[in-house]
Amino acid sequence: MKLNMKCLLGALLAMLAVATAHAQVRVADAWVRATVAQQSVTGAFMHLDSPADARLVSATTPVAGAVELHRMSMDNNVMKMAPVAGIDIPAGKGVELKPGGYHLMLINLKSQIKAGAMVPITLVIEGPDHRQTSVEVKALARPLNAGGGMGAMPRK
Ligand SMILES: [Cu+2]
Repeated sequence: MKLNMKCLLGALLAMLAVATAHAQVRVADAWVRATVAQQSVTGAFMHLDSPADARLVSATTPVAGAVELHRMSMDNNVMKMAPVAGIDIPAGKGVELKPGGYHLMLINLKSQIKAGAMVPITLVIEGPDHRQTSVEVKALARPLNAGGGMGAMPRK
């Protein structure tokens, strides 16, 4: 029996490439704002880092019906929040999802998120080759007043 080493090596390299793509984006300090009963939306925040240019294009979580990517900004002294199609993660610089800036909006919450809970979130990241990989995140629920500023961010 003769193994086709070239073929085997190719497959191995392909597997490595996938593993590397998965390992590319690092997530730190992921947290969500805890909610009060009946509250239907909340924000999730984290720091994203990548050695190569990447882009956060969507996210899901079992605790909410939907997750939107949002950006908050000042417009004529009024804080505005709007959905964005994606959030760029510049190579080596990273991006901060934080109150008052980019964030994930968890919509149609299925139950109250109490402080101390761990909320699983799946991020879909698009690399420079347009290939999408998913990154699993565990976000800690912090008390309502954590992070200051925008409170519970009511949706309209
Ligand atoms: Cu929002």
